[in-house]
Amino acid sequence: MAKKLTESQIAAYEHDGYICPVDAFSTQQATEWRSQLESFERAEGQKMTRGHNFKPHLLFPWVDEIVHSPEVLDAVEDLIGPDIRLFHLTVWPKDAHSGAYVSWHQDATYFALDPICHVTAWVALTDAPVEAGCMEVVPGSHKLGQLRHAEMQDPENLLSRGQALAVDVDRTKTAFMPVKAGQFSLHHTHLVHNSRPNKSNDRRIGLGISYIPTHARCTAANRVTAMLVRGRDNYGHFDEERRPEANAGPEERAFHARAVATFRDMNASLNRKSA
Ligand SMILES: O=C(O)CCC(=O)C(=O)O
Repeated sequence: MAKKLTESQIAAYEHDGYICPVDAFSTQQATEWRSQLESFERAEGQKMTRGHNFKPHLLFPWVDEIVHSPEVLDAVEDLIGPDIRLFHLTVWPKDAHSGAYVSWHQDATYFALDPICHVTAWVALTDAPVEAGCMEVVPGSHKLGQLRHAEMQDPENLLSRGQALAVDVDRTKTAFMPVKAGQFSLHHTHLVHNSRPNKSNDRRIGLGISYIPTHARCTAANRVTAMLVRGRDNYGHFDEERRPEANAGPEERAFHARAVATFRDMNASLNRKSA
């Protein structure tokens, strides 16, 4: 029996490759998390955007709370089973009236996971309506398997590698995934999606949390870290991650820096392989 999602939501995920929206946290709670993120940005003099937006669950107890929350994990368990690791996490900020966007892509492109059964929970720290550049998807495209991508250099593209779909997919029928602060959406790793610039008067911020079942492994040569967030791991495909105790303390920063570097090395090795 499912823990959070309804039978029709699970059927929609299988058919369309996404579910949106799912209620999880109060607006007040999401706003409190947003202000924690923004006070860190102010203190550092650096926004958590491209180049600085990976794996904050290793830095902040408040992100650790989100990634372990039953509100999110119960839904993820309904899709991928009870033994779950957090493989990656990206903060996706778009300032009001900025040109930042995300090109059409599939998440699986640089993850090298086998089997390919990863799901992303996009947790909204602010409202993300269509006007603010919420995600836009091609329903059913998760059934197309892995498609070819090219890399493009555009500083406005929030994707770390600037990856963009290099084959034609019918984009005449897309669907938007608007969410309110405190809600989340779920999408399949092969779902073709993008997001447009934020034309609203407020910043748009979400956490893209990539969850995998513990039996999945990363096929790249480099061993990477991933956090066991629920259940058991009888496989040992990943190095365990340290849970943060203080807000960006010295130990948190050191572990975070190593884990991000390891992840980037893995990513770059995929580049070399395909070059
Ligand atoms: O936040 C966005 O606009 C894009 C997010 C995304 O591509 C993802 O979570 O996979």
